Amino acid sequence: MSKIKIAIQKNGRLSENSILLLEECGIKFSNGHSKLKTEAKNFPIEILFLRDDDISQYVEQNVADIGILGENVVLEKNRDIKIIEQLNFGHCRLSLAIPKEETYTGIGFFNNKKIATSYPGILKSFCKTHEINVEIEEISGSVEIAPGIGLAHAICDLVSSGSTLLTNGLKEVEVVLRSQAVLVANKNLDSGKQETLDKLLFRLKAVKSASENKYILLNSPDHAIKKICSILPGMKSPTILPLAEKGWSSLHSVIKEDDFWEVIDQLKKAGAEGILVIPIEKMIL
Ligand code: PRT
Ligand code: ZN
Repeated sequence: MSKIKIAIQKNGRLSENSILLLEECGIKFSNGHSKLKTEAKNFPIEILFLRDDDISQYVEQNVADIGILGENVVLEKNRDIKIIEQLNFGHCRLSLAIPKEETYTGIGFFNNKKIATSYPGILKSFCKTHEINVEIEEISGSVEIAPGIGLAHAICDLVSSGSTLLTNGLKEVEVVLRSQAVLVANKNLDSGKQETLDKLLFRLKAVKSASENKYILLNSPDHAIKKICSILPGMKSPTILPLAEKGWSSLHSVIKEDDFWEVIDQLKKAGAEGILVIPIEKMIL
């Protein structure tokens, strides 16, 4: 197993979660803010702290073997690297937005309009797919002010809560791309590095599955067990243990985080009591 180098964002929206993810994979390293790189103490990996814009280039050129960055940046830079895994954080969308007082008539609205963006590559291919003819004004930051200062009719920018658009008098009208942080890799890793990457990936998947699922425990009257089991989409079948109180059992299972409010309502209706939902630290499938 050879040492690999991973590039993560030095300072920005993805930094904290990238570090946290590596730590959750059991990788220990010191991450003082001024550092350019650091070596893990208990895993053959070196961590490089870089600007997100540079990561795909460095992974392509073998300066780093793998990296964590937004899918939006990977697609925009269009380097010869591969996306290995979506990481479930840094969620955002690249969207088209227009002044809120304008009436939106559909994608044809943008025909012959000027759109300001930091994502000219993605926008260009979106416009080609939708057969619209636009003028793209590439700017590197503060895209949301472009319509207000008369630089463009519309913008194409990243949105998460939507509050930046709102405070700048804009409304989101089309989603161009949905994005999240991804793990990328160089296409030509040797077998020693691939072995290390596989080991890291195994851990990453265990952490990711755990964060997407919850462990659920509940008490059920025995007559309701069948109904409750049919509601619980468990890993296999739920564990059922008799309670000290006659006629009652304890059921344990795993549910998807996304499903859990809906399922909990159904469980209560079916007679479940004392429902506990507990985070899972690691989940090996
Ligand atoms: O210094 P460096 O070049 O490394 O960082 P950066 O400033 O280029 O990137 P950074 O840290 O802002 O973002 C890194 C990545 O986080 C992006 O490439 C996305 O993949 C992801 N991400 C998730 C976001 C957002 N959410 C986001 N909301 N990146 C930027 N924004 C900005 C957006 O550009 C807009 O200005 O936040 C504003 C909108 O946010 P809301 O919540 O008001 O809608
Ligand atoms: Zn950047």
